[in-house]
Amino acid sequence: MGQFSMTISAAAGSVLSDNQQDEETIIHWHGQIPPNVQDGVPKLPMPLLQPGETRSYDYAPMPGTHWMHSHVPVQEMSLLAAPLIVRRPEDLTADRQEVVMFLHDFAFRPAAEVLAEITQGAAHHDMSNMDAPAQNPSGMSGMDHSGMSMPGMTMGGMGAGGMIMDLNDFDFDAYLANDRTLADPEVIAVERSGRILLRVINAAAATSFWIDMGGIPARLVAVDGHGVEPVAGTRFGLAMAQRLDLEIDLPESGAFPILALREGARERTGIILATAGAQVRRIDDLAETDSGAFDIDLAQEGLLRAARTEGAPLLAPRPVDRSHMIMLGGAMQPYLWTINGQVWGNHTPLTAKTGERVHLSFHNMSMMGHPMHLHGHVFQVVNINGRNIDGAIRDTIYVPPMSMVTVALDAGEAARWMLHCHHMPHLSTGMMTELAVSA
Ligand SMILES: [Cu+2]
Repeated sequence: MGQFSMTISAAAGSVLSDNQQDEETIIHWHGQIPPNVQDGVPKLPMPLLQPGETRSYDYAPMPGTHWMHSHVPVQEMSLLAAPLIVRRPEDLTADRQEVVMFLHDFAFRPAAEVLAEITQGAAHHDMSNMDAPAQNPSGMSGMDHSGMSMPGMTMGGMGAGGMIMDLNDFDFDAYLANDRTLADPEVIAVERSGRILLRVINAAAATSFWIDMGGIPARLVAVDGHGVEPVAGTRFGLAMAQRLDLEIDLPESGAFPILALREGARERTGIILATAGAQVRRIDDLAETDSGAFDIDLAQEGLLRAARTEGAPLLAPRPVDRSHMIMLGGAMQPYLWTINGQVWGNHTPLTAKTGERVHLSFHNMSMMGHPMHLHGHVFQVVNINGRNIDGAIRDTIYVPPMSMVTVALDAGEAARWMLHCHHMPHLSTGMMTELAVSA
């Protein structure tokens, strides 16, 4: 930690990126739609920022809970990332307290070493357990599967058709919420009976989390910075790069832990909301039970409906001009993840023309889930496993094993826009292609 530093100054919609590291970097504004030249992908089209170089950005900001991170995988894994919150006018007047929860997975070793261990297959993976179900996706399993978990590898969750999926392919040293563990969590002072807007950002390299409200009822009001019709609940999940906005009405007084549970495992992290004088008790960073797989059956995604509020970036119904089928594939041994059977560099670009309505159908034929992120656009989830829905507006869609999700978008600026898995070890082995938009 503290290996990198970054200065971001935001004023009247302009941002300055100032590289104070001793190595090259570039910052991607995740969730924003800047002109392509400001998108922040190495050499697409701009070169990396040299040490000491300053570059300014002046795009119109997209409201909501977003984030910014290096688009160099080992740097993102080394925590070179930060929240990027753009408030709507109503956020400034709302009678509620905003709390940000920024999640990471963390290793003491250099990220390049971690990446090498994962991609060279040294992160132990025992295929002999593939035929034993670890637990059900609800997280309520009473099965003891202690004999099934391998160091560096968690087996968990039944996929469609009863197949076993792979959840976590590396055991990190720590899981962080606002850069801290539960040994010394951030304690945030809140009002008695106060209303909270909790902005959760999953900046982890390779971990999906469940957010556990500790029994306090919450309303999910936005995903990836875009409003959804409120969904009530006490536990919501998010994959790498996704965001959740949760509205919470606190009970009168007390200390209220908001925990982030590593999917399919016992590790957890979190923050504590506490009213004045409340006793804050220590919470162990290992839960008694396994948290279960995240959204393996897309039950959570299937509940989400785009909010029809003024100013929301809606996609009006219209005929589809172009459809692309996108096959997500790969395996642990050798550790290689592909889009349409290809890796970045040997990829065949997906094409579209500016203004066309485009459908992208992601078919995941592999045994790991993939959070797929498209640059320069927002999209709407319109079909889940063959069922049409008026789903959420997003920039990152989680596609679990043996599932199909279709998203709709209107092709934007004529440029090369990255489309990739946001699991950093997957991305680093080449799980990236591009949407090549022409005028
Ligand atoms: Cu992936």
